[in-house]
Amino acid sequence: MRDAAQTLRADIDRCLDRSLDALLPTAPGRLVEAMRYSLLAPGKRLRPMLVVLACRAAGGDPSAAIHAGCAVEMIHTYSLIHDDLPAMDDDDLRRGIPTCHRKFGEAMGILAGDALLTLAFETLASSYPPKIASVCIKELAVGAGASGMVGGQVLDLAAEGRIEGIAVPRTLDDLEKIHLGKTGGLYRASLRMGLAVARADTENGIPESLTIAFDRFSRGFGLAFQIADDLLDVESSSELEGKRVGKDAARGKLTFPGLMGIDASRTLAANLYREAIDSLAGIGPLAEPLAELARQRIRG
Ligand code: GRG
Repeated sequence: MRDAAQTLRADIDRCLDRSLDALLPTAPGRLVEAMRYSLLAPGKRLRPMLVVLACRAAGGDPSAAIHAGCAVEMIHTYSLIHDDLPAMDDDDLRRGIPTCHRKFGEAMGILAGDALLTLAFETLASSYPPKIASVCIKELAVGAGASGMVGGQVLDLAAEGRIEGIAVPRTLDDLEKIHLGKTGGLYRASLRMGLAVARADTENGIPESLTIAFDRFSRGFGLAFQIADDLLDVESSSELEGKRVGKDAARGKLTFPGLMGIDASRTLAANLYREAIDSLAGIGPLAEPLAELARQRIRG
């Protein structure tokens, strides 16, 4: 029997598929093919699940949050496509299949990423009433932009000595800052969009207490997720991960295991997941599926 997470993932994929179909009458078919190739490749759909579960935790209708979930998955996929390009990480494998630019060529890789980035905002603008749409658009733009994911990526490249004019990040505090932007930006936006879908259009608006709890959750969850990803790069295989591993050490990248060792990194990740779960304590049973998602990550 299918579990709830599998059903939710299938609902998300159906919604992503439909968003791409809607482009077909007006967009070049080959562009939509490249977008579909990467967007529907077998990823975990973790960010859309967080949007939906956050909406539920905030007392909203989870099915209403699927479009916001699709929007963050579009941004996430664009970031993966661009991160794999020769000018960034220059990778051949992603989600178990050749990277977008390997399959469709570099120019199409850049453009498929660009088109997914813009489709995310079109999806939000056309799926929600103005109040909800405007909050979601702002949260996603902040999370994905210069103060979030793109800013974090710049600092990450600076740590590899690949960006001029920025002091090279070296410390644990620097690393935390990189990942609060690069990975954490989209997690924070996911939780805040789920909250907006549930509450932005209600009489009392978005309660500050839930914003604080969800920000704490996404901080802990995002950092723990990144530490776990650093550990996979050291400990796992390409076959299992569907992407190149072992590349961080080869590049002299700033990572948690590199700075504090494998055992301390593992302990820190588990503690951060626990902090994320604790931040939901005051919300009650509606937040249980969100807490369970973090618990599953501790179990691995
Ligand atoms: C190039 C604009 C631009 C940004 C790049 C987020 C990012 C910045 C690059 C993506 C590559 C990367 C290693 C990001 C760190 C976060 C991470 C581990 C992403 C992979 O997320 P998963 O594991 O992937 O959720 P799936 O495929 O399951 O969706």
